[in-house]
Amino acid sequence: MKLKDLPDEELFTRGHTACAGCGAAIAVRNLMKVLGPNTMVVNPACCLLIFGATYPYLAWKVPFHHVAFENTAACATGMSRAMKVLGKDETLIMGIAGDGGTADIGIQALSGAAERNENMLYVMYDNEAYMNTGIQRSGSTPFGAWTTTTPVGKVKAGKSNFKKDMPLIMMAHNVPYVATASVGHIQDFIRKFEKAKSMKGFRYIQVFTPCPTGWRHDTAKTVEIAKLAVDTGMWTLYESENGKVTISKKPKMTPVAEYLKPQGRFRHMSEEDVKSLQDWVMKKWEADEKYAQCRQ
Ligand SMILES: Cc1ncc(C[n+]2csc(CCOP(=O)(O)OP(=O)(O)O)c2C)c(N)n1
Ligand SMILES: [Mg+2]
Repeated sequence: MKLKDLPDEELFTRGHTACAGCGAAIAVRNLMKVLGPNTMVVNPACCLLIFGATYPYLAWKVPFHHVAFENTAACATGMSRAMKVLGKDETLIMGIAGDGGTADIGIQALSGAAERNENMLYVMYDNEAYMNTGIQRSGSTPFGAWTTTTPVGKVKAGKSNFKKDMPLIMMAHNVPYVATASVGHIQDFIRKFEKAKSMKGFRYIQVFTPCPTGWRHDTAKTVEIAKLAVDTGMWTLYESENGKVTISKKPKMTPVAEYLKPQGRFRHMSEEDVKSLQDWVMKKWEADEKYAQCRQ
């Protein structure tokens, strides 16, 4: 489906309270247009919960269930099995959580559901920190980034570990579908959500969603920054369909400094730190490309 052919009807609609330029809000608005009304949503504590379901308002036009931080995939499992018993397994169960709720605190429920090949779509929107509670680092925060728990001090400046490779962890579960997507590449995003919708079993999509508030960038630059992440190799777009891995877009290998420059969270980084990140990006891309070649 082309972007212009997406239905006009909004299933994640006006009245939500996301910050200006919120990448997660762009992702959810568009993915709901692709998934359609026969969808049930399971969502733990995160920005999306707060801005999409601010009591007494609800921006969702489909059944929406708030669950505990740790157990999105476990609750989605129960709902998916219950719908099967009711003969309604055409209803898509979507678990959607942030990077903190997925890569760190929800990973045990997620891993179990993936390994059992539960019939659901799990979406991690990756804003690379625990944003809702005031910008704390997560396993998905990139190297060098300032957060309130990786402060800029004399000894250490920003996060000293590299980003956890969640899509690779999910591919290791041998599930039917794993994809990375970005709000900077909406056509590719639509295609991946359409594909996930058409499949059965466990499907995982990780969407790159810049956060102007936590990343300290201009609210008008969300899409531009998402595109720069792909161009520099900071975010690789690919998909794994029944074990076959395809790179969706080759990075231009624009110097990573171009991606860092517009974001205040990287402002303090030394030349040496930028070089460490650049080296990591080169190695990551090499590994992603080789992995795709091996998984043909
Ligand atoms: C068990 C538990 N621990 C901590 C919290 C507090 N908490 C609520 S949302 C949140 C951050 C969520 O981060 P993430 O999953 O990345 O989503 P984001 O806010 O970035 O959208 C935290 C720590 C909680 N609700 N439950
Ligand atoms: Mg987050």
